[in-house]
Amino acid sequence: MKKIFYEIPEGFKIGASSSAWQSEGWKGKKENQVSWADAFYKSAPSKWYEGYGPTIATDFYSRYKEDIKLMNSLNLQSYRTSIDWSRFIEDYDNVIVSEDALNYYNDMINELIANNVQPIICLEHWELPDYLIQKYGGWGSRKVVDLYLRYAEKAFQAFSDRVKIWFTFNEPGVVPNLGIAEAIWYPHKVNFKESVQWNYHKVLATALTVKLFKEKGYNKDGGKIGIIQNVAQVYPRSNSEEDIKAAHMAELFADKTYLDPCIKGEFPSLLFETLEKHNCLPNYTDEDLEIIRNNTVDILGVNFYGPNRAKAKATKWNDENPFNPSYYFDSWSMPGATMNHSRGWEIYAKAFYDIAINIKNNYRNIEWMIMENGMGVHDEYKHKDLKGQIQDDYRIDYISDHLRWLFKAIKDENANCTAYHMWNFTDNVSPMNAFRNRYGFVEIDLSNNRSRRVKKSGEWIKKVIDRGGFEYKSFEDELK
Ligand code: BGP
Repeated sequence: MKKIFYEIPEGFKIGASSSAWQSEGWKGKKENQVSWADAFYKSAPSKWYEGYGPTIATDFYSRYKEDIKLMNSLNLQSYRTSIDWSRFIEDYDNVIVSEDALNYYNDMINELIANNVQPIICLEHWELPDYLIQKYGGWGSRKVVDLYLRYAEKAFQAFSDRVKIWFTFNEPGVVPNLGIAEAIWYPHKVNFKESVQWNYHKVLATALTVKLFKEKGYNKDGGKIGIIQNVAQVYPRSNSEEDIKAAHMAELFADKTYLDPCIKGEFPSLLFETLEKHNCLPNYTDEDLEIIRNNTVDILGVNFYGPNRAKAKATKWNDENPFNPSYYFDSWSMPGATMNHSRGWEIYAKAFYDIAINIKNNYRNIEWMIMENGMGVHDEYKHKDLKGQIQDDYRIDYISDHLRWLFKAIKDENANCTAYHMWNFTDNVSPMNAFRNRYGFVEIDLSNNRSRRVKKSGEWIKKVIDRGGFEYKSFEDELK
């Protein structure tokens, strides 16, 4: 097989991503400081794989200095994490900042900078204080939008002198969809209309935060603000009109709900027409729509693990079921697809190229960054060599394949993608899967006091950044 050298485009950065709740642990939090994720875990710890959850997570709160040194030793150029809203604020109604949390985040950010790792901060990676869910109904309430805005301003005041890239939300639709519409996640509701209100308020909160960020001058010295979307990248099963329409509807609910208003300033009219037809329109005002129109984001974060595929519905929707977007499409698994069996997700690296084309053609070629991509592997310890290091060649292959498609899009299509962040720096907990699937460049050994050990992929990425590229099979070879 012919291998060629793929050069990292000029100015393109490589880093890693995590979130506060999936790494920090509860140390330093007061009893009332409970996030959505914490409340989810507390509601049923036994449903989380082997009982692990956010309680200790990776213990990043105590070990960030060690971890950040390691990031530096692997040459990583940026690290995206979140501020845990439920930790940073200690009185949610009066928006009072916790001194302890302020000191912790200050130190952590300073440590990143001292180690040449650029801090990138997301304001909400599902760390909405549970108090605000109990008292106001979470993102269903306009009051929570106001409280979020005040929290965001406190965060900008504290850190924007050093943090230049901000995101309002990570994967904003996931908790509304899984927690409010489908009862799979906390708070286990089945109310699609309410989930629409959650999504709508997160779009509005993004626009209001962009407005505040600019009006108060937090964008000076190159400050940028955006949103991170788990881009669904939906492919139709076939070219038939029905399959294409099904894929289009899946994309409408998954991606366009956020990408259109946040980047283009407008909800798609088809979305509002469809929601109206099903009696699920959110409460909104013309004034809100004006704010959304005038305050679009500077930058888009893209999380992507694998594509979605859709086909026309095989059976008619039963109207006795509560409405859900799958009224319009069925999911489809493509026979012969390459799969990550641990996660049940398809691996399809060319999707990076297709995402780039979509952003270029439909979203004004806005600056974007890959904020999450990676491969979660179950029982990864089985891949250890005799010296005990995880030989994750599959992960090296996964990253190489994705990066070469991305680099091709940057080179051939002028894609405006400026960075790649691997999920995650270390292994970490995720909702219910806990530590089941391992994602990091660095192993967390749960049997040995959560000790850290760099995997083969960690050593590989260090060399990639050092040499300015990597070797991988050529496209030509594949087309033969
Ligand atoms: C994304 C989330 C991350 C992370 C990742 C991997 O949706 O933004 O928080 O958890 O998915 O998913 P999982 O850990 O469930 O395999």
